[in-house]
Amino acid sequence: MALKQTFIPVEVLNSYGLADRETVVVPLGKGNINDTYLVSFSSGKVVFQRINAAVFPAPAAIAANFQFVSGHIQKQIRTAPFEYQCAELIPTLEGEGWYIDQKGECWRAQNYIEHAVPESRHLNYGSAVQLGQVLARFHLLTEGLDVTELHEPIPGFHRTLRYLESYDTALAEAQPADSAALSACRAYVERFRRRVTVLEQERASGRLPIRVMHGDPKLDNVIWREAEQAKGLFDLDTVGPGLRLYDLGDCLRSSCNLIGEEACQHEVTFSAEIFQAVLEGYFSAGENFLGANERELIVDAALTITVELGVRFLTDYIGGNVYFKTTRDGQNLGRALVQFKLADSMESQEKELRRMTA
Ligand code: GN1
Ligand code: MG
Repeated sequence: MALKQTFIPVEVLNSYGLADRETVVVPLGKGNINDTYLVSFSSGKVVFQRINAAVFPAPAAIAANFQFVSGHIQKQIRTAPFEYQCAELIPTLEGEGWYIDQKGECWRAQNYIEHAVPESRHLNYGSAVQLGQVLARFHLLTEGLDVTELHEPIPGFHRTLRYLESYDTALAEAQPADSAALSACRAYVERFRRRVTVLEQERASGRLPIRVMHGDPKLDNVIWREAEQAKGLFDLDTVGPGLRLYDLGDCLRSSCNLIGEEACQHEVTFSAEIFQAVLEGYFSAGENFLGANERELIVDAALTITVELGVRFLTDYIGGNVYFKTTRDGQNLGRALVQFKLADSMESQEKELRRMTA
């Protein structure tokens, strides 16, 4: 009982009809934004999340997206020729998709899906194929949804140019302490600045279809049954209208980075082998799953989303770490450098990667 009071206010559990039960509450996962807890009781398990209001200005919009997309997926799975798992939003006793506590914090609940937690960076060729497949399945299952009914989860989410503008503003307003890591990051931004506008230009020209985008299909958000069985994707917070290419790019960014986002090593390598495997899995959903126009931009998408995340971490470091949670000084700067080095590794293998997408 003591634990439950530490993490989740009783009024929140109460609004979901759980306050009178014997519950055990433990922190769950490694999210950078929201606080996530697993609540276990005699007859089940529920995941509670405190939504970070500094990041998600309209919790109602993300709860509505969650309900809309997961409801649609549940319906589609019944007749799909494959298995897929997706969490469902649990409403409050009053039927609301979220609960605002007395401090004004927004809470949301969903069912817990039993899953394996593989060692970090466990991917091999076979599991990377599974990963590509699971992303394709998410895209297949959401294909029939009317994207105009989805809300943009965060204004400007995955709009690379806006992140660059915010970076320029942050740099002009703050005077971050000089360091070798900061200079290296700033140089990388200038080096990549022009290259990463291509997707936004294509989007603006109307040549790329706007479809349902998961928004965060990173390795940590994959539901693994066993080490080599990817069964679905967690984390529908960022689902919204967008480019499928950003999802594929982000999945490649995260899975081909052999040392992870938090590593402090100097060497960061983008794995061409995992890249190939993820694409093999993704295109097993169908040869023409992406249009020719989109297919040509896969390498650009992976590079763009990697640089974009680097810029986002760097901007947050300069602005005082108000967006991504940190546990030590300089963590967001270190995270930014990892992403830029990953983009650098990608660029150095660009010819080979392009050959694989042809
Ligand atoms: C954040 O909170 P989490 O860990 O699911 C971020 C993603 C980044 C990711 C990098 C809303 O995701 O965009 O790619 O960190 N989510 C948001 O690990 O900004
Ligand atoms: Mg997320």
